[in-house]
Amino acid sequence: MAIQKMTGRQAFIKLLLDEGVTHMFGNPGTTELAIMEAVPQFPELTYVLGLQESIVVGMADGFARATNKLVACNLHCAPGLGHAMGAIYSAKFSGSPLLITAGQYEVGYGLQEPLLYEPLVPMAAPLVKWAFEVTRLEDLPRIIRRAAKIARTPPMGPVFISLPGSVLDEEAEIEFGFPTVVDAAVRPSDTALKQIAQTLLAAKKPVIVAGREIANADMFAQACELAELLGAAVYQESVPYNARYPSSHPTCMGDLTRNQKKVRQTLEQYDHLLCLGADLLRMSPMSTVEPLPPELPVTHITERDWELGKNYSTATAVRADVKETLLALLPILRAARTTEQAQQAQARVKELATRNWSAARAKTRQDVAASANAKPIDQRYLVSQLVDVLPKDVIVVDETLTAAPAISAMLPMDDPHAYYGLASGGLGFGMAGAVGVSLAHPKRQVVATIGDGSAMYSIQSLWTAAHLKLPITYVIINNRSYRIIKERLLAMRGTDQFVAMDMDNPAIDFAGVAKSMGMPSRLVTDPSQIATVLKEALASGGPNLVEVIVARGFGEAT
Ligand SMILES: Cc1ncc(C[n+]2csc(CCOP(=O)(O)OP(=O)(O)O)c2C)c(N)n1
Ligand SMILES: [Mg+2]
Repeated sequence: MAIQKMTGRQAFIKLLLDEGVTHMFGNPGTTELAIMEAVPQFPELTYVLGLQESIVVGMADGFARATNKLVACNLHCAPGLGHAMGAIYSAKFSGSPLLITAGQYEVGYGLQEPLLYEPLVPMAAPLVKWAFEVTRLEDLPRIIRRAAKIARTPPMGPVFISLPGSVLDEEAEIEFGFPTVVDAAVRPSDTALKQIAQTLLAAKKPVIVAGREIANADMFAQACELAELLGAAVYQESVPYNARYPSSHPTCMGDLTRNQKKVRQTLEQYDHLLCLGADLLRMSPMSTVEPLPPELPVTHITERDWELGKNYSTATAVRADVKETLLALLPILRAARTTEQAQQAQARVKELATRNWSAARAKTRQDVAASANAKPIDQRYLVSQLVDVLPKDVIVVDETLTAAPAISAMLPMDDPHAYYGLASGGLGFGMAGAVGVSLAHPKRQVVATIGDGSAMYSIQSLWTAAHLKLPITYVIINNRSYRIIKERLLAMRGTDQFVAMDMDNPAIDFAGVAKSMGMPSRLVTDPSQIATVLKEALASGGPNLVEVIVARGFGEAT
């Protein structure tokens, strides 16, 4: 694109398209009218309406997490950006390349403090990689190009641009330029690779913490080969960003968890930790126990240099691309491994078979079968029934709290897109994220498992899923409470005086809420109906919701 005469609003969309954006998630208001005037002139751009700004960003985040591609979202000015902050926090946490914009009043008019005015850049700045307001049309290409480059250069993350109406309505000769794509696919130096290979091969009991970067780089097969070559046990990193490592592989030991004591006990069994494309032991509530055993040496390889040596002294800290590292490291390991090392590695892998994820899963399933007839339904039994009826290619988006351990124990996550979880801890991603994930993978069915409490943070997402007729089955795991908060009150404060943790007076009729937004729904209270209803829901191939009433714990069975 050379120099062209154009309005700011047209140039804005043209630049997005030129940067590879295919979808704009948005919620329009008066300050976005200029953009909404231009949208119909660009049918190549799919505009997806979200009914509140946190849903807009949540959908965009889901799309970005499922594609690793730049995606646009356009919010309403200050109050809209305010609504979206929790979702932007989640997108920052997930490293999602979102180009977030919001309409702003005409340059200068804000001085008069009209309704809806507030400077936007200082609001967005703490949660994004870069925030800027356009004040001259001729700067627009430079700003959009820079924003796009920053968002998609690893470590990726959201950026924010404030778009004043006067800039969008101006017309000028615009020099468009072209996208800059930074090649960040760097591999460690030859010296570093040699040293890493020697260190790893010298370990007698190596352990790998496998992270999201492995899934993002589509490197499951290579990561499995690495684990086999080393005879290493592999744990999925403590934050459920995505699938991280194929659960059914014999070396997969499942989730590391965020329980400091448990993590430490787990890691104490090993003599070298390779943290690959992962956060080094990101935890949640505070504990006096350090999760990393003090004597355990660490090799950490990640594209996110901020994470290196952040909390723990790290013997070998390498900022590199996981894909390039694996592709360079594997041949070195193959060549350098002695026959004795190969035999020992093989023996270690064999030994894992009795206690790996697959073995633990078989045992969990046996235990859970005992509660097949429990009423109210045991949520672990619901999960076991659900995993049995899931189609092979399904993508699960999960935002359950107390049911999440059952999901990670029983749901095989064998391809890099099999699963997206609650990454930041901020509720509200799941309902909206499922829409974005579905748009990113239109040929795959999406099942969104969501707690009743979590569902209410972004319930409006149902409307967009229904409107777009997306093949999403929402499974609302309804215990009519914030069960996790109760469990924590009891465990951490020693009291069961539960205030403001129940949603039973009145109870929320999720099946009814879905119907009110045009989405077919079913309510399940009987365990014997679960499989049939879920099968029918999935067979419909369209948007639908299954509400399952499950036990609340605390006297009402598990
Ligand atoms: C945005 C946001 N608000 C509040 C919380 C605090 N919080 C964490 S879990 C939870 C309850 C979740 O309830 P539900 O989804 O029903 O799952 P359950 O605990 O019942 O399994 C709450 C309120 C949070 N993490 N994020
Ligand atoms: Mg609940």
